Amino acid sequence: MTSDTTEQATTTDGFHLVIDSLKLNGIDTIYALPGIPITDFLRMAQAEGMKVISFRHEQHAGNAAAAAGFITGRPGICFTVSAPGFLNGLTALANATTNCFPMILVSGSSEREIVDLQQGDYEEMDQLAIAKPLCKAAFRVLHAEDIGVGIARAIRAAVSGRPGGVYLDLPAKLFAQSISRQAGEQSLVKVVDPAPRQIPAPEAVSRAVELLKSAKKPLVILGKGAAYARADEEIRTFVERTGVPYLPMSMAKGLLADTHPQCASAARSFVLAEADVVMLVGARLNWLLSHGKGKTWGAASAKEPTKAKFIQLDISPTEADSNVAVAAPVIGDIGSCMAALNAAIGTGFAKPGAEWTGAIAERKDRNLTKMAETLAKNSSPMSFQSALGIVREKMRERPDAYLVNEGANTLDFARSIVDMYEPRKRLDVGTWGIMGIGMGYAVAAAVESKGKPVVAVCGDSAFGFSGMEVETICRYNLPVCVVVFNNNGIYRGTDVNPRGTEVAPTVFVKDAKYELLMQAFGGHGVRAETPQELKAAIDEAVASGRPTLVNAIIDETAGTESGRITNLNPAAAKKK
Ligand code: ADP
Ligand code: TPW
Ligand code: MG
Repeated sequence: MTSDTTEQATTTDGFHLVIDSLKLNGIDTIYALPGIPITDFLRMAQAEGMKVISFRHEQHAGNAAAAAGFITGRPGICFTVSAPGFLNGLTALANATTNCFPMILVSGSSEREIVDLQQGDYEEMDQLAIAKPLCKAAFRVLHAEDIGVGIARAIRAAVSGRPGGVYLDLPAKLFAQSISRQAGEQSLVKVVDPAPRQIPAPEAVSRAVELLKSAKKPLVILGKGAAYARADEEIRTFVERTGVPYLPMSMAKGLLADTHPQCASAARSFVLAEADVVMLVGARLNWLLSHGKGKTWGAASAKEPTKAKFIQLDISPTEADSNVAVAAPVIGDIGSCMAALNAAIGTGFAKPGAEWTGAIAERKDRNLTKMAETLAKNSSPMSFQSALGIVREKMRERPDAYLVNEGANTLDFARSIVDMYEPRKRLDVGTWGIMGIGMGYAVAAAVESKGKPVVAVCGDSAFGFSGMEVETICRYNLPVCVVVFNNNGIYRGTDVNPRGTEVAPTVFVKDAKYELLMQAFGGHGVRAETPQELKAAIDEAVASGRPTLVNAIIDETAGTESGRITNLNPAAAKKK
């Protein structure tokens, strides 16, 4: 043995301790973008058998990690370089935290001594301080023997309680630090029970059951926390035993199939305005639910709270009363809360009366018949509805496929038109309504599901935020079919600048050939002007598993400003 190899046999280094810690905790995939100081780390991780998915921009690597967290329930891992790479990843970290998705953003950083004295290091930035307010927890490791603990703390912080984003700062020097192999092995930490069950208090459960029993018009609202909790069977049992109608929030669609007889999505405005007891399951009463106030909830004015009483199942004890009073908070993980509720209601629960369920059924029928007529219209250029009718059919045929969805009108129409049948298969713009999650989420869905088909339905504007990642999709040959809803712009393609100089801020180059982007990297690019052409293209893409981009030509006059949230524009408030 040469002295070099002897040293290798008896020592380990920061690079390998990071890899070993991740592997020991069952983490086998890294989403990343290389550069100093993490290039060698990524090479070594790959050499040690980890899957390393390398992106073209850190935001998309970060979004992929966040989606991986939601899909698997384990923290998704993203590695970035210092300062600019870190900042590019930060949006994804903050978005993951906002959405309650577990992810860890690991960023290499410059030399502490130089950063702290502001002496101008390569990519100098005090990253830990910047990350802290934007995530659930932030840690820095300075010594190789602390890597095991650092990663254990990051994992626990990401997945326990309310999940979220965690920042882990690894200065460049750490990677090259050597310690004895034995000390290294002893320093690793295998996290036991990273997301422990949290059992609700029995009195909270009985309070909730009593309130539910008193209801004439009960409603369950399932949120993405319920989808994340993987309590699918407990939730189904509860819903079916109680007979209470339910509304899924967008990323909870498919937790029970959208075609379930108790699904009230097609009578959404009716049930929200009418319900007297509402049980929130892993859903916050934020803007997406009009803060529990106003006309949506049957109240007379915008600021007036609903008369409905709330039961709220959530792991975060501070969530109740965030917007309106919650009469029966049930704090715990949704699996444990649902199991306790199921035990408490037994099998003899009196189902809601026909007056309530019948009124819902009637409205559902009416709205679904109307929708079927619009979907069947065969227009060219396509309407949002005629194009989405095709996507709807595909998801019915392939309930195992993932649907990624972003845009304004493209999002709003797809959310109500495209039924989901399986839990955690719909990934969208989430709590912020953020654009740019498309390709990152699509990559994660394909990678984490080990090759299930992914259909990414993106507005042309939304797609632009992450469009370069089609190269990543082609490079890893992922079964992703991107459908760009091309209406020549943000919301519509018809805005004009009244001064007639340069174009209006919301419009793009007319008739852009998005399909050529995919062709540039060896994928399949198709233009679809009719529902038939769109169907043929999606069918082929899903059957072949080949990276595909369909440029779906949508009527540029069809969309509305901001989709269904026009009222949030300041000018709309001024008119009120
Ligand atoms: P949606 O946007 O679908 O309405 P939100 O993201 O607003 O959903 O709400 C998700 C809620 O779910 C958060 O308040 C979060 O604390 C909660 N949550 C997440 N995971 C769990 C879990 N395992 N058990 C209980 N609550 C959870
Ligand atoms: C990170 C603001 C909301 S929706 C949207 C923007 C720019 C694009 C809508 O156009 P698109 O959809 O995608 O073509 P369609 O079908 O209505 O034409 N920056 C970020 N996030 C958000 N939400 C915006 C800007 C926005
Ligand atoms: Mg558009």
